[in-house]
Amino acid sequence: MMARALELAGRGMYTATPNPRVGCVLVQGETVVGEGWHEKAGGPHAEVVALGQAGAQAAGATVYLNLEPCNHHGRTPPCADLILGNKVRRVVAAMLDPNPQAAHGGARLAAAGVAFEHGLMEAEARELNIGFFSRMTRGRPWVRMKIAATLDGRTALADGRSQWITGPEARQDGHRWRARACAILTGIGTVKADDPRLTVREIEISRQPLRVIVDSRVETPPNARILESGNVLLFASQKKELKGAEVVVVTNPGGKVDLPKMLEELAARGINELHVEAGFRLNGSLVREGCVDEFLIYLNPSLLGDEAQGMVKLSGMDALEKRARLKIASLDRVGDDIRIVARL
Ligand code: AOF
Ligand code: ZN
Repeated sequence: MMARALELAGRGMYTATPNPRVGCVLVQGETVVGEGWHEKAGGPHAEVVALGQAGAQAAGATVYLNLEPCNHHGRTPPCADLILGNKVRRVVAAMLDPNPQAAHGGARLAAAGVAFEHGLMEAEARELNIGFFSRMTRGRPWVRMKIAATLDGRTALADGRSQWITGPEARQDGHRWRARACAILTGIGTVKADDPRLTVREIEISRQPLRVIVDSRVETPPNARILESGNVLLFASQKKELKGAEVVVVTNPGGKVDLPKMLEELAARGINELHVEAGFRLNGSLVREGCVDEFLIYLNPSLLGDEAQGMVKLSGMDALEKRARLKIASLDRVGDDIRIVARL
């Protein structure tokens, strides 16, 4: 039943942002009497949909949920009240709600005599809402850096041109990862070299993630394609207007964009998962400043040689022990390419 709740929650993969992906299954004995999932912010919570479906059959039922029921008046009223009102007997949540404003629905239910348990499939539940969890507990998004490279780790020609290293299947897969992100980030170097749109095109979705540019001196050309569809945030270290983008100034002592501050700002704006598609320089700065959680690496079976650009510009590696160590989370073939998800 919890696996089913997680599957339902996954239907909100591309739309629930900034809210968590939540699914709910209502059961009488072995019979499912209601199911629901949360589609988008402002819409009904998963519990509301499932209880509505169950109607009178909710009385005495067990609720399976991947997130503790909310206990607050947000955009919608507290689900804990609704569960009590429907005389549900038992609630099983995969994880507690990390949102301090909405949490403690479980305790409230328990105090009112409903059996409340949590921790079932907790690891899976946390993975599904890894960005929401990160934003709530660390005040920053979960940052996933996408890199497409040759087998010898090269991502672009020496002059920065980099389009189409990997095959069409990897490109489409990359768009699926873009689509689940709340925002897609790149740097001024990539804007100048590739003029990317950074929209989701290879798959059908009902929203486009926010586009974010790190551009200290606001050098993005006014006719850059990334500006075409609006919804662009530009982080700079000096104030300057740019039509089609909101410019936010966060400056570090070196006069560059303060990257950790930028993450805080993005979290404050409800960004759970941040997808990075940038060049080796910005990639390097993000890694060096501790702003990356995960790498999504596509490797094409080809070689570009060592005059071409690498993945991540790091310096000061004068001892092997200093190398950044990762753990491989998954390894798959995508078309002719290899996809590696690895975590720092
Ligand atoms: C969801 N969907 O199915 C559940 C959530 O502003 P609101 O009223 O939509 O409340 C959002 C908060 O409610 C969210 O941050 C989370 O803590 C809690 N539970 N949220 O979006 C759901 N059950
Ligand atoms: Zn709720």
